[in-house]
Amino acid sequence: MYEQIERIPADKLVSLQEKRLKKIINYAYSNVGLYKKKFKEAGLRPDDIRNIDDLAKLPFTTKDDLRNNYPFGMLAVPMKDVIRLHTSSGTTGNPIVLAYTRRDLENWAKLTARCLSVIGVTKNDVFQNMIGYHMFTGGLGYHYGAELLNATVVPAGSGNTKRQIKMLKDFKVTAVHAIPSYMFHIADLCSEMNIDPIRDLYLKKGIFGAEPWSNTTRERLETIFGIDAYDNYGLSEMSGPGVAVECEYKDGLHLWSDYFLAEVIDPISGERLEDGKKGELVLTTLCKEAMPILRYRTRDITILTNEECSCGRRHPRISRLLGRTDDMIVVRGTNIFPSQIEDVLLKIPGIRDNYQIIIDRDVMDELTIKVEVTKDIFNDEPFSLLNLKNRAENELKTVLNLKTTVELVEPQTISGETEKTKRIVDLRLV
Ligand code: DLL
Repeated sequence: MYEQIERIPADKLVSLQEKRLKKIINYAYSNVGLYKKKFKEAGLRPDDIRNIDDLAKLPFTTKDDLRNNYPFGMLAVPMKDVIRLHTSSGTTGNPIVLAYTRRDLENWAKLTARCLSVIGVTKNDVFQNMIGYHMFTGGLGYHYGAELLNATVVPAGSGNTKRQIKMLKDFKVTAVHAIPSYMFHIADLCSEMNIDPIRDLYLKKGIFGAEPWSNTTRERLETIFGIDAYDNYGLSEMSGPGVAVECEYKDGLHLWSDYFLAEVIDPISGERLEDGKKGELVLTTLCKEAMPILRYRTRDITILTNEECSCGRRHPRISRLLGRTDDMIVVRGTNIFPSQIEDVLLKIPGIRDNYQIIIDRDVMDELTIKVEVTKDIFNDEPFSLLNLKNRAENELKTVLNLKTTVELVEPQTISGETEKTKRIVDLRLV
């Protein structure tokens, strides 16, 4: 359905991007006070930005810019043209408000439809959307995309897991969308309900994202449910989900660059990095009407490549997210990313993918890692828990070069049914 735009020749894609870039630059400058001010401060006129290279002259937009303009300071259209509002999740103080015109919502649905069609969802699928509706963009974002593909949509939302499982079974659901950690909760309750996810359900594919997850988690999900599991990326500031998705090669996520212009920068110097270098993802919306955003610092760390993918789609790929610039923790002078800890933990049988890193300060910084283990291990002899704890602590020490305390907890102790897991709790900041 979206073959033509997905496989657009590289030169045509660049000229489409540049045409849209010039338009959005003028549009943002003329309609959003913040951009007029930023251009002035940088001594720039909209005509100075003619191509993707020129874009590097423009100052960045940050989360604080959006927060400081709460609630409607970033709008480029009158309120009467705004037909939906969402807000960003999980922040203290003012949230970020996201506004959409009718065309924004149509474009957003096309983008999530494109993601679903890449993972093979068609009108023959029954698609259960097991993610928060309401103010979070995950639910409604995929809802309209799946309807656009004429799939049968089950707008299940999050929570109420036993009922979700009954629907998965009774409605012969073939495709799901969820936060990855939620699927393990589904698996636990399936076993309580004597339902074998492979024998008794009909699932074939799933699209997962909104929080970091690893290839090990993918393998586990694919084995437990007998599905193909695909990663997808998005953020409220760019509308929500629908920014990038994995194809059948599962080797990076195609970023829909007819809608979003991607750059990767050095998070410290702000310099643009070349293809294949790890850095912070910066995105520019090319088509948004209600809230155009130029050079947005996502804080997400990734690698961008324009190398052609074996699938033939021409849009560049970002690697699975490698962390966030604001997630790096410094413990006793050592820089640590949660993904390093996750890599160690998930290779140990019996440990599930839910963990939380707690940093506290007594005399020195202390690092405690709370991690969920499978139910059978928890009910086992006390020494198997102790063995697991020792093994995890030793392996973490080898990789991090730092002593940690591992606390093993029962399934579902760390994350709720509906929320993204809070990976880092820094009590030094309290
Ligand atoms: O999480 C949008 C979304 C909904 C994406 C459903 C995918 C599926 P926010 O709540 O604004 O929006 O959070 C955005 O979540 O900057 C990343 O740090 C993180 N994130 C999103 N997708 C992934 C992913 C939605 N696939 C923030 N892997 C982003 C890792 C992800 N982190």
